[in-house]
Amino acid sequence: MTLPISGDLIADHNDQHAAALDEDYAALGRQLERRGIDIDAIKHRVAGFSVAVPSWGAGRGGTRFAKFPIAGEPTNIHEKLEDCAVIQQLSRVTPRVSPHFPWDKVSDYRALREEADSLGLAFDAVNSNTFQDQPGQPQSYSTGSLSSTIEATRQQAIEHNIECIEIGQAIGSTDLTVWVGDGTNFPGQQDLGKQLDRYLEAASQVYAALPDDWRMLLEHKMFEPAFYSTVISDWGSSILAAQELGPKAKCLVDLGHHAPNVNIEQIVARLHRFGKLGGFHFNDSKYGDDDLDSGSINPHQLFLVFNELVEAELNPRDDFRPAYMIDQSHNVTDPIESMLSSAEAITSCYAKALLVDRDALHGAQEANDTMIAFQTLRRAYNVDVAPILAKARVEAGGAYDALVAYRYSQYSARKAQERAAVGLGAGIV
Ligand code: LRH
Ligand code: MN
Ligand code: MN
Repeated sequence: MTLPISGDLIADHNDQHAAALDEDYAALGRQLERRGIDIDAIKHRVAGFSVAVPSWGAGRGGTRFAKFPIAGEPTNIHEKLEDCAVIQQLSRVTPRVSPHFPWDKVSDYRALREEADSLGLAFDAVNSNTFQDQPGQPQSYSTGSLSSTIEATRQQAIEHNIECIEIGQAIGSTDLTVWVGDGTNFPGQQDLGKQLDRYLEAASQVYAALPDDWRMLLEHKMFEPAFYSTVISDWGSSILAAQELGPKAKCLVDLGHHAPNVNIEQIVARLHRFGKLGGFHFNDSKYGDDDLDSGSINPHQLFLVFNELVEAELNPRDDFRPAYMIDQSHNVTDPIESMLSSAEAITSCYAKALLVDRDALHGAQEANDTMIAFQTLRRAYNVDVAPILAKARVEAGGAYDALVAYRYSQYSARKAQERAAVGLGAGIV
């Protein structure tokens, strides 16, 4: 396996910080012990946690107004995999990449799987794309895709999703994530009921093509690109569609896809209650689907979401194995740095959620002791879990401080020399 960052560089960096890490880990261990928590047990759970990275997150995303490329950013799936390998090598929590088609189209998918494997990576959920027209495509998605009134367009969208399943089988995926931008921009533009009927009928044909061990993850989003109504706009539409399609259909929650101030942690609990929580797209949001870095705006919300996810882990229903993925657009930062920082933020919230004294929380809930229930969460949220994450990372071969080691490696400067420059233009969604 040829990994992009020198193993010696990581080892030297870790050696420099080994004594400090041992001291911090021991101090935190003593503090947690007083609360009856075994730090090694928490570290073990943290070491078992992982989140996928999106292939498209490796490039500068841009907005619909502009894209500001950076020197050395990847322009194809091969370069993207190399960058994702850097994130995994340093963080050790992102061993899988979620590809998007046709953005990541290649001629030989078995070779792509081997390429990923040689970089220490595997593939996660396959994402289909029926929200954009592609060169040479016979039907336009200007009338929608799975819900279009035009039969040939619906058929094209069905076939694209089935092709994604086939690609996914070649690269070792077992989930298909379907997000459609279908909807309307004007009142009266479409019959809202019939539009959903067409979506359900077309989606059921995709569902019928799923292999036995596959899942179809339905991703809802309130608006954009449709600004009056969206076919799968919220968790309600999503769960109804998933229930109608069948047991292999689950719902996927993207943190940026809700109305402002919506209680997303409650949505998590609701979807889990009905065995339909299938996956997560992590990012942060101030206004809408901003795709900002996870935990950069509202880390407390991220913690509360993980609190529900840990409750769900403890009370699994219907084969609970959520597909976790980062889904961000990096407009002003080096995407590798953003994903390293986000992976850390996400894992931190998971670790904090593991620290919640569940017996105390449930006891306070039963006793209607609101303040103690709240303080039980607050106590866990306030712990600085950095030494647990660093210890787990270093023991897995990653870097004590992933960002510092990354800067020190000069990987970005090397790629700026080696790779072709990226063109200007508007970004992706
Ligand atoms: C839609 C979305 C969805 C797409 C990705 C590029 O806003 O979140 O997951 O596949 O962005
Ligand atoms: Mn998403
Ligand atoms: Mn989105």
